[in-house]
Amino acid sequence: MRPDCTYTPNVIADHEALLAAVLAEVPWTQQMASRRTASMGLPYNYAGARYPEATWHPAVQAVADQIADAVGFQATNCLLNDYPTGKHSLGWHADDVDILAPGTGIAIVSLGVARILRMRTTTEEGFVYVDQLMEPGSLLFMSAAMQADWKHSLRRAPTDDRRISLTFRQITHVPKPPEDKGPWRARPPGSSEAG
Ligand SMILES: O=C(O)CCC(=O)C(=O)O
Repeated sequence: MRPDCTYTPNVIADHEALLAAVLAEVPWTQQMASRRTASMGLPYNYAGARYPEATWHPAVQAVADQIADAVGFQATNCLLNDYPTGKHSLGWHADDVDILAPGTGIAIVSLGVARILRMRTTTEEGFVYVDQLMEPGSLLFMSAAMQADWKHSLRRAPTDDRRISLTFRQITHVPKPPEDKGPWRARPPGSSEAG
């Protein structure tokens, strides 16, 4: 039993220079507790975080262009994750695929120290795990279909070194920001607008 994803090492030749550039030049935010994140391209709202439309960093745009043929889509958004040490991790989750162009998926380019992306699905016998070592300069393509049956997480690791991931999506449907989701949430009678 394998998740529907494809791992390709050595895709980004100058991955060390790319890491230095995005670390120094990207406007990172601390919206997530476990790591810094940044977004470029179309707006992206996920897990309570809000990322407005933002200009592409030219080096990240170049990566999106470089991988477009291999992954089968031209990204309209890149969400970047910064894990300064092995203590910084990412819990079990599946990605939101409703926002993606049909037939596309999620492409992850890894920079910095190699870390394990652990994937897990549920069977009648219990969990089945698949580990993928995410080496610097590599590309992992995860299909949208995979997200229905598999969750993934970034494991803690015994390292003081940094990893940055670039996650590319062709977003066609911009999700509403969290606070805009509520017209159907009935307010108790007499409660104020702010509520
Ligand atoms: O950092 C990674 O490789 C995983 C990123 C991820 O799963 C996500 O942004 O949803």
